Amino acid sequence: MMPQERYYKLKDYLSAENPVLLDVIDQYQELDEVAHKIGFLTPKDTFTTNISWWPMISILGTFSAGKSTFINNYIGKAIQQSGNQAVDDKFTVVCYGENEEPVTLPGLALDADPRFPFYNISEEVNKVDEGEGDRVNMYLQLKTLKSPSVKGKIIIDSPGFDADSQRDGILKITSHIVDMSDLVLIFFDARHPEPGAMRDTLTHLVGGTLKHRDANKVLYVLNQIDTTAQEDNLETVIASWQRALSQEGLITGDFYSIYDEESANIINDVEISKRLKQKKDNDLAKIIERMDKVSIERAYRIIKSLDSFSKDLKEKKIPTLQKALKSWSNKVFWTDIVVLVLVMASFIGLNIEFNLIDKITSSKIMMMIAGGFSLVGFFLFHFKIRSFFAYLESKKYEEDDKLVSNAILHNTKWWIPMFLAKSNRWTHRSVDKLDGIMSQVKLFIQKLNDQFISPSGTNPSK
Ligand SMILES: Nc1nc2c(ncn2[C@@H]2O[C@H](COP(=O)(O)OP(=O)(O)OP(=O)(O)O)[C@@H](O)[C@H]2O)c(=O)[nH]1
Ligand SMILES: [Mg+2]
Repeated sequence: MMPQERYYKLKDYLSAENPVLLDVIDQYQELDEVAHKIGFLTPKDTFTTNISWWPMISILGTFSAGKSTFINNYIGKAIQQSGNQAVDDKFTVVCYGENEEPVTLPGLALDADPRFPFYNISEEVNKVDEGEGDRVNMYLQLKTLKSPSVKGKIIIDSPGFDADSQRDGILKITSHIVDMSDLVLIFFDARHPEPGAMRDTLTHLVGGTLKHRDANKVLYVLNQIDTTAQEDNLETVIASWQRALSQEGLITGDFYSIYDEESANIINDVEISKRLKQKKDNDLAKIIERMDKVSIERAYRIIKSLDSFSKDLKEKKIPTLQKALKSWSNKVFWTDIVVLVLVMASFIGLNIEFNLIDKITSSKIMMMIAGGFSLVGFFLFHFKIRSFFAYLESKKYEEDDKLVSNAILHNTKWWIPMFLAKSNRWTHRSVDKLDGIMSQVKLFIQKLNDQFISPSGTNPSK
């Protein structure tokens, strides 16, 4: 799908949701134009694919922690199976559909639909685990149903996390999900709060999410705390859970402790039961509030991403590209000079020799032919060396910054004269445009604030 079509579809979808976001799409379009011009993106790519436009909540965690049970409860329908063995072996994307009864579609439906944040995921998976991406149906499925609690958002249930048996494909999808989600709930099981049982989960999920710039979108949930009733040791269990988390470097974060009333063990002690229920009701209400609020948070996130993409282009990518182009043109220039000097020297040498042998005109013609060949040779060499150094330079950035690497190749195409290639002819206009986008961002945020901040002064975006 070309960017043009994507802007159109996004606008169509968002017009019903939040009109402020319609103007935001125009600014994304501007940003894309800058990136196309400089060559960071190819004309068929767009920054709008780098973020999730559909609010997305993902539930991750250890197996049998109660993830599916929790989702069934939130939706108000038992659409996911639950059980004491490892039940889920794939990711299930739950979203709104017109049918009363849940309909299950294969993962391919997600892979092929650009509206979903899994568009082309099979390609991504293939990159890390060859061949696995083609089996996308084994990893993903889509369930749609008519439930108000999933209207305007996507909820993802995931297989129990067990790093030992995880394939690279699953790890890739997991980190993709964490990246794209507006809210991530990581479930733990109060029956095994000790570090050992959760080490892998902790390292992969917690360690990974920590690095994420939106660390505050992650909620840590200790589930099944009804199981602490027997020994009445809720505090101890929570403490050892948090100790395990802090061993992974997680000191701050939102920690909640809950259980599912229907699945819970019967608690005979009325006092304990009351205390646990109170804790659960309190924490669950906060979790639900965050879940209900994702569309508002998402609007802010989309705008913030626009800002950080622009800032990154202006402050990092453009200067890096300029440096790279300069270094490229220096290398080409000096190589040219050296070769030119060598050619000249051999010419002078030849000339002297010819002069010594005889002084007739045929040698002059020979010299002219030789000169012609050398000139052509030199130009061929020049173009070869241009593309060779461009390749080397772009290779340097391929790992860390694919966009810069793209732009180096784009700006060093053979028909672009050297002095133009390194003169950064696009810089001023582009930087102006980026500045324009960033000042628009401030306006958008104000507009959103006006929309959401109620007169009583509570700001739901916090
Ligand atoms: N005691 C108790 N049991 C629970 C609670 N929540 C879920 N369960 C039970 O725990 C088992 C696992 O629940 P699931 O919802 O299937 O867990 P899951 O995290 O989806 O598991 P996988 O999909 O296999 O990773 C089921 O038998 C549930 O009935 C709870 O709060 N307390
Ligand atoms: Mg499950």
